[in-house]
Amino acid sequence: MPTPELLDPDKEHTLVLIKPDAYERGLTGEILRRIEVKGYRLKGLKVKKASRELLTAHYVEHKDQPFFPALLDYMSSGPLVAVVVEGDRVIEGFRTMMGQTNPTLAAPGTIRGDLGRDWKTPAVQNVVHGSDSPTSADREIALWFPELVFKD
Ligand code: IDP
Repeated sequence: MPTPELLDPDKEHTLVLIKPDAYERGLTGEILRRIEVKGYRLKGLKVKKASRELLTAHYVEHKDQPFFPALLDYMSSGPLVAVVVEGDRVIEGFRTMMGQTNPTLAAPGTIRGDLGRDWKTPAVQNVVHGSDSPTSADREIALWFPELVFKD
C-alpha cells in the first residue's frame, strides 16, 4: 500500500477548478503555468467529470439561486481539472489572479479577464473556480481530494 500523500497542515491551500469550458478550450496548461510562475505549488491534480451530487455539495451555498440548475449543467457538461494549490496567502492570491465573476468585467491581466468570454448562457461560464475563504478551502479540498486530507 502506498503511503497517502497528505497536505502539510501548517501551509495554506486552496481548491482551484479549471472549469469545463476552459478544459474544452485547451486552457489547462496556461492556467497551471500562471499558478506556477506566481510561485504557488501544485499539490494535487485530477481530470474528472464531476457528478451532480459532488457539484451540489460543492456549490451548496448557491442551491437556492435561480441559476443553480444551469450552474450544475455547465459544471457537469464535460471534464474539468481539480487542483490543490499551496502557498502563502494562496486563497486570497488566487482570487486576485482569477478576477471577478463576470469575465466581461474582470480586469485584463486576470485569468477571467484575459481568457474568459461572455457566453450569454444561463450560467456564467468563467474559466476557473477558487475557494473564497479558509473554511471553504478546507471543505472543498475534503470534497474533491479526500485522499489528501487527514481525518482524526
Ligand atoms: P465566484 O466563482 O466568482 O466566487 P460565486 O458567486 O461563488 O462566484 O458563483 C459561483 C459560480 O456560479 C460563478 O463562478 C459562476 O459560474 C456562476 N454564477 C454566479 N453568479 C451567477 C449569476 O448571477 N448568473 C449565472 N451564473 C452565475
